[in-house]
Amino acid sequence: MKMFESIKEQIRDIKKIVFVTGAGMSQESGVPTFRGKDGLWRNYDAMKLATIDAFYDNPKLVWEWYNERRRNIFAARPNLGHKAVAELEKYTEVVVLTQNIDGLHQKAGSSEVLELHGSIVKIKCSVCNFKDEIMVEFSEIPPLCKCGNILRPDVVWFGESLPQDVWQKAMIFASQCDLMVIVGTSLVVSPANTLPIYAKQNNAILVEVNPEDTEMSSEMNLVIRNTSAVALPEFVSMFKEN
Ligand code: BV8
Ligand code: ZN
Repeated sequence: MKMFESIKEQIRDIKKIVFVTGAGMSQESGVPTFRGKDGLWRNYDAMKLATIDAFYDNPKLVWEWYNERRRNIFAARPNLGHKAVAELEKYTEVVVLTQNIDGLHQKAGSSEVLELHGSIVKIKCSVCNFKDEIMVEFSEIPPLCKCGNILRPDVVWFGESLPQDVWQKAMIFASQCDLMVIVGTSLVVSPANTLPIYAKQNNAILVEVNPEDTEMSSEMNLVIRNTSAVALPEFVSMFKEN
């Protein structure tokens, strides 16, 4: 049980754990991240495609991208990392604040998951307040709303604010946790990348699980340079022993 040895003593009196997760959490489930070659789709920069401008410029292209991601995500299974986070609920209070739109935390059984950037199964009208959840691929793209306007994925695009109710709750959970585990995120995108600061202000222990350095590695109390599916089961086994 080497990886987390240094915080073994402290975890005894841990009551509230918050996980902040990103694309790396689902990488071992076959869902591409936004970094490097993964971050390109048909040579389009994912960060450029996930914008309202790209959608209005070429809604068919953006829908083809989301349809392909829907196909990939619906075929994906939660990995040992997702399962470990879900299992931890047996031992302590766990909240997941995820930037991922793939729903794999919920599929693994996590009961308290806040989707900061929306969900790939949710859609909404670009004009009226129609919203729905669709588990099938669209034959007709861009799909039209009954009001005649085009439907869009109900995700947060760059330049768009996060759903305020979700963000408010996320800030509260972050500022009340005893331990925050930051898994599989480069912490490049704001405001999600400010959540560790709220936890630090509450003197929470900050742990980073990531094979690579991130924007905030120097702020961490413990850095685990390994993958989520390898490190998180070991993290949870520490609670089993206690
Ligand atoms: C907003 C949903 C108010 C859609 C997403 C200039 C400077 C600073 C900020 C800005 C700026 N200009 C604009 C901004 C704000 C902008 C921003 O942060 N831009 C960045 C690029 C600089 N933020 C916004 O626009 C946000 N809204 O601020 O509203 C506002 C409004 C108007 C104007 C200003 C402000 C909205 C952000 C949300 C955008 N939507 N997704 C979709 O998914 O299609 S963001 C999307 O990209 C993801 O959700 C995620 O958040 C991000 C990707 O980051 P990660 O998840 O961390 O993934 P990444 O690939 O980067 O890294 C993977 C990591 O995993 C790596 O570290 C890797 O080492 C590690 N890893 C890999 N394998 C594993 C692993 N770790 C563990 N195990 C493994 N196996
Ligand atoms: Zn409509």
